[in-house]
Amino acid sequence: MGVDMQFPPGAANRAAGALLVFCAVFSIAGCSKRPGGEDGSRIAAAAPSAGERRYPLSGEIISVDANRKLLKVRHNAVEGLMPAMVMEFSVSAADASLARPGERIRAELVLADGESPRLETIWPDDRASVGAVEAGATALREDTHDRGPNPYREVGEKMPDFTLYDQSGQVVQISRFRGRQIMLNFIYTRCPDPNMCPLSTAKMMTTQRLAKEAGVKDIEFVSITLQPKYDTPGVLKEYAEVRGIDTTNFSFLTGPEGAIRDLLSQFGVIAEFNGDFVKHTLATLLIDPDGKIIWRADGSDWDPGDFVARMHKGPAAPGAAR
Ligand SMILES: [Cu+2]
Repeated sequence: MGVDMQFPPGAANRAAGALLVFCAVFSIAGCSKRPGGEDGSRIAAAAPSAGERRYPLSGEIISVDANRKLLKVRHNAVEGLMPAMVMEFSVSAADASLARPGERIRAELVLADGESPRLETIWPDDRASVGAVEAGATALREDTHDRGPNPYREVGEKMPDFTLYDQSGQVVQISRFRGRQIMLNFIYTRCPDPNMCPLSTAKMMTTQRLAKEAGVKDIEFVSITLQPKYDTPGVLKEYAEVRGIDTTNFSFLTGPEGAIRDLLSQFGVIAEFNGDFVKHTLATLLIDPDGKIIWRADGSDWDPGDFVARMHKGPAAPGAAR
């Protein structure tokens, strides 16, 4: 294909056809302009600096100081570093705003010389949430496996069921949106190519606005991360806030990497995970209130108005979901 990458087994998708192949070449070339840290303050800031040490940490939030962006956490022993204790940690503004006393979390403890200890990559760790998301991932794995070597779902087929976290750390089972239309794509917050994920998000926002203006009811916009390793609920929340996104019907979802990979293969998105970067194709889908995929656009050259034109409009009569 003129691109030196290997697709994960099962992801090379015959059904997506020539258009996807074209987009793959085009898009991957676009996304492979790797900044290598010299460009983009977000990326540079997020790259591990020399002398930084990272440790997995789990514990319970005791109190939250949102103004000072501090969490007091009763944490378990950190192997090779310290015993269990109550301690304060710096976190991002978004993570501080999501944190609730009594909540269990797992995170990465980051220690750097001359800095106060901070927590990054914060995930919910309460048994109910973790159990629901893991059960969803297991069911999705089985479903993907059952679909055979090519799990891709064509337009006209139902979307798969899945369970992920949204940007508030709430568990979202997508079948909860049954009866509503869904417009869905995949992005990741660190995407360095303005013509890829940043453009996709801008177009989703435009579509959201146009749909509202057109009087479209019962529409949910959903962006699933391509990079759950970094895109925690807090990171996605910040991504939405920075862009001023109206999250009343626009969710950013993340979860176990296995579930994300299964969704990528079922939705026909090719992604190669390469350190901090993901080389990927783009797909934007419209799903009807019954969960059926009714339209898809590959690549980034799609028109928000085309999607709005395909959305069901007018009042959805009770029980009239098709
Ligand atoms: Cu991207």
